[in-house]
Amino acid sequence: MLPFATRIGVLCLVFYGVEAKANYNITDDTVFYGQSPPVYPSPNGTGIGDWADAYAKARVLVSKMTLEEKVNITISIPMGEDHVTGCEGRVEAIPRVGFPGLCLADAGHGLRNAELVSAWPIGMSVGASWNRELALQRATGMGAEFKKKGVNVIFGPIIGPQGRIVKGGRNWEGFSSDPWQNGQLGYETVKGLQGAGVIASVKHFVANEQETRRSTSTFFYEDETTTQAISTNIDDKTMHELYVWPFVDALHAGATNIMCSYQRLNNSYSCQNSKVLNGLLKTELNFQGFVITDWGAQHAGVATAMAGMDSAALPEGGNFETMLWGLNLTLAVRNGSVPETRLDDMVTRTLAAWYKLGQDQDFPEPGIGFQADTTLPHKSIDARDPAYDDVLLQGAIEGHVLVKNVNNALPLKKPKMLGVYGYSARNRDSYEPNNVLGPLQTDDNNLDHVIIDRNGTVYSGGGSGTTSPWLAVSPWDALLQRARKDRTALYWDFESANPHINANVDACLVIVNAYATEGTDRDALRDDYTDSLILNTASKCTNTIVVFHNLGVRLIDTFVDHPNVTAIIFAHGPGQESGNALVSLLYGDVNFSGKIPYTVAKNESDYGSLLDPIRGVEPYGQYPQDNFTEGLFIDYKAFDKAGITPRYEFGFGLSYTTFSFSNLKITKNESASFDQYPSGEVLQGGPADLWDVLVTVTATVTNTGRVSGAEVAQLYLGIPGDQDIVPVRQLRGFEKPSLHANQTATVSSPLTRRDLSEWDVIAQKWSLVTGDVKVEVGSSSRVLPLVGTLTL
Ligand SMILES: *[C@@H]1O[C@H](CO)[C@@H](O)[C@H](O)[C@H]1NC(C)=O
Ligand SMILES: *[C@@H]1O[C@H](CO)[C@@H](O)[C@H](O)[C@H]1NC(C)=O
Ligand SMILES: *[C@@H]1O[C@H](CO)[C@@H](O)[C@H](O)[C@H]1NC(C)=O
Ligand SMILES: *[C@@H]1O[C@H](CO)[C@@H](O)[C@H](O)[C@H]1NC(C)=O
Ligand SMILES: *[C@@H]1O[C@H](CO)[C@@H](O)[C@H](O)[C@H]1NC(C)=O
Ligand SMILES: *[C@@H]1O[C@H](CO)[C@@H](O)[C@H](O)[C@H]1NC(C)=O
Ligand SMILES: *[C@@H]1O[C@H](CO)[C@@H](O)[C@H](O)[C@H]1NC(C)=O
Ligand SMILES: *[C@@H]1O[C@H](CO)[C@@H](O)[C@H](O)[C@H]1NC(C)=O
Ligand SMILES: *[C@@H]1O[C@H](CO)[C@@H](O)[C@H](O)[C@H]1NC(C)=O
Ligand SMILES: *[C@@H]1O[C@H](CO)[C@@H](O)[C@H](O)[C@H]1NC(C)=O
Ligand SMILES: *[C@@H]1O[C@H](CO)[C@@H](O)[C@H](O)[C@H]1NC(C)=O
Ligand SMILES: CC(=O)N[C@H]1CO[C@H](CO)[C@@H](O)[C@@H]1O
Repeated sequence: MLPFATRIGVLCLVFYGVEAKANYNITDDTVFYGQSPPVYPSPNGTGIGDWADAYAKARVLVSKMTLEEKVNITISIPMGEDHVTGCEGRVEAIPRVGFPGLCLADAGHGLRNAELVSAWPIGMSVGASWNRELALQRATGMGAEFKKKGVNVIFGPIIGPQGRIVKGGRNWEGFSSDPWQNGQLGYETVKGLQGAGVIASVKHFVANEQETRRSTSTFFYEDETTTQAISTNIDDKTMHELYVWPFVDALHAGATNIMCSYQRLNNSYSCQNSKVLNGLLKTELNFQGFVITDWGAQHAGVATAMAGMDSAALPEGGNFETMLWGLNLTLAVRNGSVPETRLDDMVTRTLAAWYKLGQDQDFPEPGIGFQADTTLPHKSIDARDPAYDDVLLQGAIEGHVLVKNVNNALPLKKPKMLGVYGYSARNRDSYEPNNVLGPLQTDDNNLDHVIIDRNGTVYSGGGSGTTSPWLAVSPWDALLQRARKDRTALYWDFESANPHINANVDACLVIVNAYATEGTDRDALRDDYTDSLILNTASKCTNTIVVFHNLGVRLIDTFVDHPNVTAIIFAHGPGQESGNALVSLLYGDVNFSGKIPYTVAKNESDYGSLLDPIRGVEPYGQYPQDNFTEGLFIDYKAFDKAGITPRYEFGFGLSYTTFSFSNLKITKNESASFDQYPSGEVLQGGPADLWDVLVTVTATVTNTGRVSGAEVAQLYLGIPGDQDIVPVRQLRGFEKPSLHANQTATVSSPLTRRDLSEWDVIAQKWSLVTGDVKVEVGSSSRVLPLVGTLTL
C-alpha cells in the first residue's frame, strides 16, 4: 500500500521550488531542497561480515516466535511506577522461547539513576583529551558497569549534535565540533562499550543540532499551538562529509544500534525518513543492527515501519494498547499494510545485536542491578571496579584545558595562603535532601534550565546524560586535603559576587561554571554575575586564577586581558574525580595536555548565524525550517572562511612545557590503489577499501621545555577546490605523545582513502581528491609550523 504517509513535509506544503543550494549539483530535478526522496522497500539485514553467526542464530529464534511475540520485541516499555526496574526502557521477556528481555538505559557518561556506579568524564572532556586509548579505556570501564547492572543497551555515545549551534544544550554530551575527531573518538567508544558486552546506541541519527523545537511543541514545550519539530534541511554533500561522517566510524567499529533523532530532516521525521534510514543507513552504509527511536520520537505507525525503524521507545505513560506500534503493528501486519518480512527483519536485527555481543550466554538478568525505588529492599550490585580508578582520574585530568598562564601563576608552589571563591568550588550539599540514589546527581529537574548553576559544583550536565555516582570530589574537597599537607591556610567565599579578600593571599582561585542541559539550549555564552565575580576578585588580587566547569563554549573577553587574571582553565565536565584532577593540575603533579575541541570567539557575534538555535516558527507556520546553508562551515571552518580571529582556536591548549615540530614527511603507499572510487565489498560502514591507507604523514615532536608533558600533534588537510565549498583546512589526524624534557618522538598519521575523498553527489560515491593537497601539522588549528604538499 505505497505510498505511505511518510512525509509530513509533503502533506504540509513545504515545496520550495527547484532552486537548490547554489553550490551543489542536484541531479534529480524532482528532489527539491528541503524534501526527502522516497527510498523503499526497507532492506533486510543480511548478516554480512562478522554478523553472520549472530544472524544465523537470530533467524532461528525469530522463526519460533508468534506474531505477537515478534511485535513485542519491537517495543521498549518505559520505566513506570508499575515496574520494579529502573531501566529507562524494557523489552519484555518471552520465556516460551528462552528470550530474557532487554534493559535499556541512559546514558553516555555513566549509568543514570542507579546506585554504586561511577560518573565518567563527559563527552566534551573526552574530546578535549584527544586521547584515543583513554577514550577506549573509559568506554570499556563504563560498559562493564552497565553490564554488571544488567543493562543490555547503553544510550550512547553521542556523536551528534556536533556543535553546529554554539548554544546547543547537548553539545557537552558529544566529543567535538569536528566530525573527524568525533568519528575517531566515537570509534573507540563503540569498541570499548561493545567490547564490554553492551549494545552501544549511537545517537542521534541525524543532525539533531539544537534542543529548541527538537520535537513537536506539545512534547517538551508549552506553546499554544502544536508545531512540528524543526526541519533540518541539508544537502547531500554536507550530510555525508559532516553529519553522517562520525556515524560511519561508529558503524565501522561494529555499532549494533543506532538511535534516530527527534527532529525532521528535509521535512520528514528522522524516525520515518526513508532516505535517512532505508537509504543512507541501511543501504549505503549497510547497517546490520537495529534502529531505535529517541524517547517519544515516533510519529507514525505503518510509515515508520516501512521507512526502516526497528524499535519503538515509548514516552512516559505510553500504552501498549493504543500506541502506534504494539497492538497496531500486529493489526498492520495482519491487514497487509506492513509485510511480515519487514517485522521479521526488525526482530532479526535486534536479536542479532543481542547475539553478536554474546548477551545470550553471559549476561546478568536484564535490569537486575537497577531499582526504580531505592527505598524498597533490593539486591546490592556494586558495579564499580577499582581497576578503573586511574581511568576516571586520568580522563578528568586530560579533559582540562589551560588557555592562559602568565607570571608563572601555575603550577602553584605550596602557597602559604590561598583564597577560594565561586559557586562551582563546592558540592551542593543541601541540594537533594532525600538522597537515596547518589550524593550529587545533577539533573535538569532540579536546576530549572539556568545557564549557571550557582548552587554548587558542576561535573556533568543535565537531562538524560546525567549521572548519579557513588561519590564526587569537588575542588574544595580536594583543596582541603592538599592544603593540610602543604600547611596552606585557606580563605573562602562561595556565595558573594564580590568577596572580601585577605591582602596576603598568594593566589585567588575563582571556580565557576557554565551549565547546559538537554531539552533547552543555552541562553548565553557568558553571564554578568560570573564575570563580575571574576572582575571583582581580580580588582583585589594580583594572582587571580579562573576555572570554568563549562559545558560548552564560554566567552572570556570581559576579563581575559585583565593584568591580575593570570590563569584560565576550561575544566569541562570531569565526572566524579573533578576536584582531584583539578588540584593535581594546579599543583603541577601532572601537566595540562588538553586542547579545546571547539572555537572560543572574542564575541558572540563572531559565530554569526550559528550562535543561536532557530526559535520562531514564522514564516513557516507550524513547520519550522532550518536550512543548513553554511554547508561544512561550522566552528573553525567558519572562522577560517570568514577570516575572523578567534580568542582561542579549535585545538588550542597550553602546557607547563613547550614543544617544537620538525621533519614533516609525506609518504604514499605505492602498493595501494589510487582509483577514483572505492570498489571493495560494502561492509557495515561502507566499502571496505575506504579504510585502505593511501598515505602516511610523519613528523617529529620535541619537548623543548623543562618538564615532562604530552602534546596533541594535529594534522590538517587543505583539499583543493572552490573555497566557498571546501574548507581551507580540515582535521585529518592527531597523535598525543608523552615526552620528557628534551625527548623527541615521531608521530605518524595514516590517511585512508576516506580521509582523502570528497562525496561525489552525482556518482553517489566517495571520490578520491586529485591535485595538490596542502598538509599542515602543528599544535592547534592555527599554529601549524609544518607545511607540505601531497600531490594526488
Ligand atoms: C530555505 O531554503 C529554501 C530553498 O532555497 C528557501 O525557499 C527558504 O526560504 C529557506 N528558508 C529559510 C528559513 O531561509
Ligand atoms: C554542475 O554540473 C554541471 C554539469 O555537469 C557542470 O557544468 C557545473 O559546473 C556543475 N556545477 C557545480 C557548482 O559543480
Ligand atoms: C535533502 O535535500 C537535499 C536537497 O534536495 C538532498 O540533496 C538530500 O539528499 C536530501 N536528504 C535527505 C535525507 O532527504
Ligand atoms: C526480506 O527477506 C524476505 C525473506 O526472508 C523476502 O521475502 C523479502 O522480499 C526481503 N525484503 C527485501 C526488501 O529484500
Ligand atoms: C507483549 O507485551 C505486553 C505488554 O507488556 C504483554 O501484556 C503481552 O502479554 C505480551 N505478549 C506476548 C505474546 O508476549
Ligand atoms: C491503535 O489501536 C487502537 C486500538 O485498535 C486504537 O484505538 C488507536 O487509535 C490506534 N492508535 C493509533 C495511533 O493509530
Ligand atoms: C491496517 O492496520 C493499521 C493499524 O491499525 C491501520 O493503521 C491501517 O489503516 C490498516 N490498513 C488497512 C488497509 O486496513
Ligand atoms: C538553586 O536551586 C534552586 C532549586 O533547585 C533554584 O530555585 C535556585 O534558583 C538556585 N539558585 C541559584 C542561585 O541558581
Ligand atoms: C590588581 O590587584 C592589585 C592588588 O589588589 C590592585 O591594587 C590593582 O588595582 C589590581 N589591578 C586592576 C587592574 O584591577
Ligand atoms: C560584543 O560585541 C558587542 C557589539 O559590538 C559589544 O557590545 C559587546 O561588548 C561585545 N562583547 C564582548 C564580550 O566583547
Ligand atoms: C635538556 O637539554 C638542555 C640543553 O642541552 C639541558 O641543559 C637540560 O639539562 C636538559 N634537560 C633535561 C631534563 O634533560
Ligand atoms: C606527568 C607529567 O607530565 N608531569 C609533569 C607535569 O609538569 C610538572 C611541572 O609542573 C612536572 O613536575 C611533572 O613531572
